[in-house]
Amino acid sequence: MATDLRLRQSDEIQGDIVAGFKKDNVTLLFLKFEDAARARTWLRTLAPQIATTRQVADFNEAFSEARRSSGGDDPKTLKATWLGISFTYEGMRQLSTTDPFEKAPPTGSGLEAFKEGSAKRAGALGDTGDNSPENWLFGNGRSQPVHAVLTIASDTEADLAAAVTAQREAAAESKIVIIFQQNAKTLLGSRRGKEHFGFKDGISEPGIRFFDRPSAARPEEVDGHPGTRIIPAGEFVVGEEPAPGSFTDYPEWARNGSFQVVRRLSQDVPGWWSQISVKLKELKQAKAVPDTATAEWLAARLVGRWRSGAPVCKHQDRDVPFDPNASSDNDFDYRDDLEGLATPLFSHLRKTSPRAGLQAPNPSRPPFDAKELDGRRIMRRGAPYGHPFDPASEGPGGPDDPRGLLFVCYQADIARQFEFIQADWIDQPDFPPGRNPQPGKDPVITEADSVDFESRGPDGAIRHTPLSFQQFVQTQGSVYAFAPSLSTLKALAEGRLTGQSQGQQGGGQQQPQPGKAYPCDEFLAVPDQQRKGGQSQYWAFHSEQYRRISVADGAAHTDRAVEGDSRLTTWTCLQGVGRIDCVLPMPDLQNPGGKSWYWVFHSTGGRQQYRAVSITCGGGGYTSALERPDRDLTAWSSLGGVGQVNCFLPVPDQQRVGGKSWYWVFHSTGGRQVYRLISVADGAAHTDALERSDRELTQWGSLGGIARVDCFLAVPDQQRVGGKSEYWVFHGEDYRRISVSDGSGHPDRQVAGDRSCSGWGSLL
Ligand code: N7H
Repeated sequence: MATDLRLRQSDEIQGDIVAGFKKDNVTLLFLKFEDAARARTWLRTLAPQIATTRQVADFNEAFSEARRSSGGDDPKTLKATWLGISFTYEGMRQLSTTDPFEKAPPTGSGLEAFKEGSAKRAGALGDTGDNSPENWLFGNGRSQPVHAVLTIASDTEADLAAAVTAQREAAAESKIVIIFQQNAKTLLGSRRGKEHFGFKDGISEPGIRFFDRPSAARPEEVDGHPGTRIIPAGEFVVGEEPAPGSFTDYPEWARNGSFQVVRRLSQDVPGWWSQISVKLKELKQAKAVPDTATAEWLAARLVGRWRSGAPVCKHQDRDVPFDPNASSDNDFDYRDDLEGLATPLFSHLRKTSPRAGLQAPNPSRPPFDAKELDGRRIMRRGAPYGHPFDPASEGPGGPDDPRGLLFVCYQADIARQFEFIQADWIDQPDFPPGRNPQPGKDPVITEADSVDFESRGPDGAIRHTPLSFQQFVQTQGSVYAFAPSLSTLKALAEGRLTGQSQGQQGGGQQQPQPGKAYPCDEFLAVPDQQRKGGQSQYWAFHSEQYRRISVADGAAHTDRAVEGDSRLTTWTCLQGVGRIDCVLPMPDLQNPGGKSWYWVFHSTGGRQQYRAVSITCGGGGYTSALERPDRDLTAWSSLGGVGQVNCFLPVPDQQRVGGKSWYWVFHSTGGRQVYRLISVADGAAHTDALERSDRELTQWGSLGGIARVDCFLAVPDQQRVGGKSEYWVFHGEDYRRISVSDGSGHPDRQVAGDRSCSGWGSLL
């Protein structure tokens, strides 16, 4: 059965949430709006630059592929700079000029946490004393409120620096104050992928349903990552299906967005390691550890993994060399170690994600299933900041040089996810519950004054050695924000929380209707229903469904739905297709004897392929057939290097001229959309050729501000009229109208600017 990976193609969900920017160089700008109207203007320009899940997922896939084929080296030519944006409650209120909550959010909910903000919640989260908001560098909610957090992430330092300068300038022009800039950077050399204490980080991330490919052998886990459970997408993306028991009563503006927690957590590296040596001595004196135990041995037990990332539960005596070609080991669940003798119950790993190692209240019952904790997972996207510790340095790298973790995580519910992990697990000595003595708090990141170190004595009985740990991680700033969908971003830029402004007109010039438009992946002209009685019919494909619509000739181009939604699989020729990317009619095989042929491009299973199909008209109905099964894009010599074809636009005056038809091919490769020119010859072989290589979308004046075209629909009665052809260009939830002239250069221009697709009554 084909796997539905539809979230990979989302142009609504921001790119860092489920796909992950995964860049070595990151800057967060904490912004304050001085003038809300100008901030909205700034947001209008920023919105098309925000990276979407589709762009980031495509890039990450191309990057991994290139790395695999080069034997593990990072490809130097594939690079990108991504932007992400999130807003605090106050930031959303300023932009939308209204309270984002019509009524007070439910007590105890994540929405309430978002509204109150980090500083108000400090007491419950251990942000007291040195960690308290009055010492924070940002987010303390007093003189300098944070309204937005702009994430800029890049493969190279130079690209990041250029992007940060550009964003700082754009902010300044709109009277937006940068109240704090936080840089973060992957550590280099042998420290790559590690945080400052020296441990590999970012290994145990949850898999996401409809985004990560499930393993054939263990369908609840991610393919190629044994032990990585696939979690319902609604735990990270509002509006997707959540885990049982999770909160679901979100306002409409939150759909396809995610709540973000950003924390600057400083780390005193020499302090933490010298404490480990002291504690090791205490344990040796108490004969609670083997004589051979080292500081590395004890530190690994506090974390739950060795420096390399190797889990202590599998490698109890020593670290194992890191194999760069193997995916890091996440295939364990503590079910065989309920007592915590191998991986201590207080270890950071078990405190933050107990997996299946939680004993049920009645010990005769089996332990909790890991699935029951799906609603407590977070998507971590942090990175280290500051230079790595170098005992020989008095400057950068020295003990007083600031360093730590820029902790960032995404979730649907800040209260049930981040706050619960921090307050009810990390900071709770009685977690895992019901133990005597209690396991104690997390000694890696908190002050843990009563940790119970368990060991087996010579008689085989469990011995308990109490240990106390000082805190060497300090909260220096914290913000709760919301990373909206691309539609909500556009609405905020217009001073609204959702929906469309009044007075817009659709393809058929009719009044907008309430409801959400049906964003189209592709339109396919119904072969025998073109300009018949002044009407043209189209199949409009969206996700796993399609419907039939008609568009009338004439200035109004009135549109209406002819038939409601059906599933793609009702077409014989589309069996196994999860979603159609685009369809190219075979130029010389349109309607001979009532049969028309097409190439159908689809990305079912994450990789784009194409198949040949036919549609035969007769008896008032249509019969489809699969003419040739799926093949890889590599069979097209004109599509070399293309990751995914998004749409074709036939060059209007170059169809079947001298036995050849020409097309502009819009494709996303390396995370952004570009276009090239190809030709396809008539004849059985349909020989194709690359006529001109890739160019940037900016070459099309009529497509200004569009990051990605989803599909084109030729305006039926405006084809080659007076030497011009008109098209509706669908992109995200909007569409515009453009014209392309015949002749050399094919000059293009915008006929009508962006309008919401909800103006198309037939697509509602
Ligand atoms: Fe943690 N560290 O160096 O010890 N973390 N963490 N974390 N953390 C993890 O398995 C660290 C912090 C989680 O699913 C690893 O990916 C440091 C906070 C979760 O098995 C290491 C700081 C919170 C996991 C660290 C810090 C979490 C996790 C192992 C602060 C949440 C996955 C790498 C300076 C409130 C657990 C890995 C699982 C793993 C470290 C903070 C949560 C090495 C230094 C504040 C959920």
